[in-house]
Amino acid sequence: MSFTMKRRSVLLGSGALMLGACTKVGDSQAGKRFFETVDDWQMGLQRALRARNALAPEYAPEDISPTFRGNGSTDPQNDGYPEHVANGFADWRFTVTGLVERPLSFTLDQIMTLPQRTQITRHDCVEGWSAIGQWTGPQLSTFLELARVREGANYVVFRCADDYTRGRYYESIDMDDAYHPQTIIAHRLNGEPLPVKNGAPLRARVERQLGYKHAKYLTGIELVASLDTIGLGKGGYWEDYGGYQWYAGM
Ligand SMILES: Nc1nc2c(c(=O)[nH]1)N[C@H]1C(S)=C(S)[C@@H](COP(=O)(O)O)O[C@H]1N2
Ligand SMILES: [Mo]
Repeated sequence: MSFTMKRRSVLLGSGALMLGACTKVGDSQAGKRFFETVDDWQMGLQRALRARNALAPEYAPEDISPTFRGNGSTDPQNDGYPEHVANGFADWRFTVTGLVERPLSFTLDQIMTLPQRTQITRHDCVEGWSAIGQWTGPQLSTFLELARVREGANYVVFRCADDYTRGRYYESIDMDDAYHPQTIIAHRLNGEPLPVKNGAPLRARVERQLGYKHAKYLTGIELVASLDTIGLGKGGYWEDYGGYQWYAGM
């Protein structure tokens, strides 16, 4: 396991101990509330331990992994995605909708004209692998400023093009992570256009959180007040179907 994963276990230590003492707790409603409380508590603790705008570690070019594996969806076959691959994503659109004053729709060319950020970071998947890659794209905050976020927006929902095994993939983050300088809409990996297996043509990088938060095959973002009515209401595909925590901070 990676350094970060170990650190995460240390942070979770006292929660894990309590778990050992009452193994059945997960089955009951009270158990569910208990886990949600641990989730909130962990989020509060991690945010207290580091400044609101603390950056995830960035690495040197020589640290870049020779291959960046693909995980989850790696070659979507639904809803015209293969046709987009075939024509080089010329008709791809990235939309900004929901609680904004100006809903927007971008072509990839327009996205290239926005200010860009490049960062070399480490991706940690809960399945127990990590990879270091260099990502380039506009900061998510640039889109939020252009669309002018309305009062009452509490989350950014990432909308994806791929149907995974149980349904459409999606993810969400709060406004703290949405405005974080390292949260970008990446279109390049290691200086090349994003490969299909890694989410072409656009994927989110949310560098202070685990791999499943980094939504691939982005068709847009939606600003919402609440996550309750999206998917099964837990804020993401793996939160809905896999019991993963919504806040996956490291
Ligand atoms: N749209 C979409 N985004 C996704 C997934 C997916 O299946 N579909 N898998 C997630 C998981 S679990 C991980 S670890 C990373 C994998 O990114 P990679 O394929 O570039 O390694 O993407 C995340 N984002
Ligand atoms: Mo993952």
